[in-house]
Amino acid sequence: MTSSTSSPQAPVVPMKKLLAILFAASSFLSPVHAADKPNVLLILVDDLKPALGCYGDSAAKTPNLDALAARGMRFDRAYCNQAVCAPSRFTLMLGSHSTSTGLYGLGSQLRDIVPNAVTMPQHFAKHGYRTESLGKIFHIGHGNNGDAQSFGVPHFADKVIEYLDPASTDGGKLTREEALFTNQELGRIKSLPRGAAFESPRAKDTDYADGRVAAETVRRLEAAKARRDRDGTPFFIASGFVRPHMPFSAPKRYWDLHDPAKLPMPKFEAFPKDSPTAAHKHGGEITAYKPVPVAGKIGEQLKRDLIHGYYASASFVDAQIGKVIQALDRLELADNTIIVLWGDHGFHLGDLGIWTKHTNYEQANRIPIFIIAPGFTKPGSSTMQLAESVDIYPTLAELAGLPLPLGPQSIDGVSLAATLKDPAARVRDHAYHAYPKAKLGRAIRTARYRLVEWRNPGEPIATAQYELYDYQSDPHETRNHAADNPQIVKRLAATLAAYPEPTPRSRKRRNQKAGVEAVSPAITNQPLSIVAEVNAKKTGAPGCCPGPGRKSARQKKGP
Ligand SMILES: [Ca+2]
Repeated sequence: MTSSTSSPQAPVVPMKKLLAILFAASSFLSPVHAADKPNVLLILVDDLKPALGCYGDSAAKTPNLDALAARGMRFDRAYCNQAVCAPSRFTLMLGSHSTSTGLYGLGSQLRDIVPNAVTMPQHFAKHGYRTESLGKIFHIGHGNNGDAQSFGVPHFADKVIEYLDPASTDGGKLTREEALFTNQELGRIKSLPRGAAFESPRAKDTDYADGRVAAETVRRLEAAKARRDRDGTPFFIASGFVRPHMPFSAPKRYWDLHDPAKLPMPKFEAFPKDSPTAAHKHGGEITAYKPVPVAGKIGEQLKRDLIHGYYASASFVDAQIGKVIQALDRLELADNTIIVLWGDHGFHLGDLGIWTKHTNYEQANRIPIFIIAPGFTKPGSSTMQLAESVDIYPTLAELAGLPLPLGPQSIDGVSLAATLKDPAARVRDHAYHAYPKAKLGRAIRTARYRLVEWRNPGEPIATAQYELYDYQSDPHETRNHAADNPQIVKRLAATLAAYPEPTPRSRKRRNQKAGVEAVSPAITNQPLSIVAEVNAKKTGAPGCCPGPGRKSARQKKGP
């Protein structure tokens, strides 16, 4: 698919005035020439929770992200719609909840399930944008190969799981997570060795994927600037960074920014009292890495090392994003470019005794979102209004003066433009998210409470199990308050009941004989071949969430 480069003869408006003109228009829906549209830079960060200086985390060393947030509006109560890489990215790109589409799994195939979906970049391409993607945008791995239809030029792919130190990989062997994230050996993952949970070599930034993706994003911005000056074509560039996703592989100097003795350690390390076992998470992704014990407790020193790795990785990705923003300024694109920063979900760092994500709890679901719309957002602003990943698609459409998205997929997001204008303006009174375990957990997060209902689609409401958390009286979710507060449960359950009955988890399996091949560009002069050997039936590695073709025993419990 190629995006058009329309309106070469459109009148050229001085850049600094473009957004002001757009936003001053009484209706954002009025037709605007492509040459008059703002650019979009969408920055995706894998597994980034709001452990950032700008969110008040005193342990974080994230000066570039703090400065970026200060350019526009920081959302202090933003939530992902499902705390897993692949589905979360689908919710962002489709504007649809996973419970609307059925895209719940790492291996869920977008075009198998919603063949004619119009993704956010496709919507922008239809309106004259050149759309590009770099790094981790759609999830690649676990049988997925991204979505070539979404972007106008071939995706710039790079690694997610990456090691430089041979000791991290038993001397250079293919490790489990490397295989999963490059669609190799999917039928025999458990026979592969575990890779290291972290490494801290003396290395250049560009020795790792995030450094290369930043450098390539800068090159793309330079080309986009020249193109815009030449023919007025606006750009939509999605740039995806992979740290602080595990493994915490980052150059040593980013580790050295942090004193491990001063990092925040988990305070409450048990499942919430009186919570249903359906909600609990044992082991999972963290156990795919050595030296994490496959079963049993993680020792205090290892906990501290893992937390150190998370903060070091966040500092590393912060520096890479800083280079991109610096280039945007140097190219004088900042006045005419809307920037969104989005973390795909949160992260447990030992709180509740849980590591990584894949839960319906606060730490796995709260995300950072910044939106910088020059001439529209006020620098240094923040809001306590609730926001969801699905809101970004309609928000960006409105800010760019495009028609609001209409699907064909369910558009579950609402535009946050009113909140961007006025931090007190409420566009939603709750955020919604879901996570499927043995049962499907759907959650309502209000300013004060979270209700989680555990029930599979089609099962009677009477069989549902509930969790209620009160973040005013119990911010660390130490206890399930549902039994003590039947009226609050009833009220929030009624809010949940107003949503359509969720789409069941798909039992559709890919053709197991099908091989899918994606050709990636040469990366630092080394070709990176990503080959899918889709054999979902046999796939069964730690680090994955339930999804089509996996956890079939669990799926049998569903209708
Ligand atoms: Ca992720």
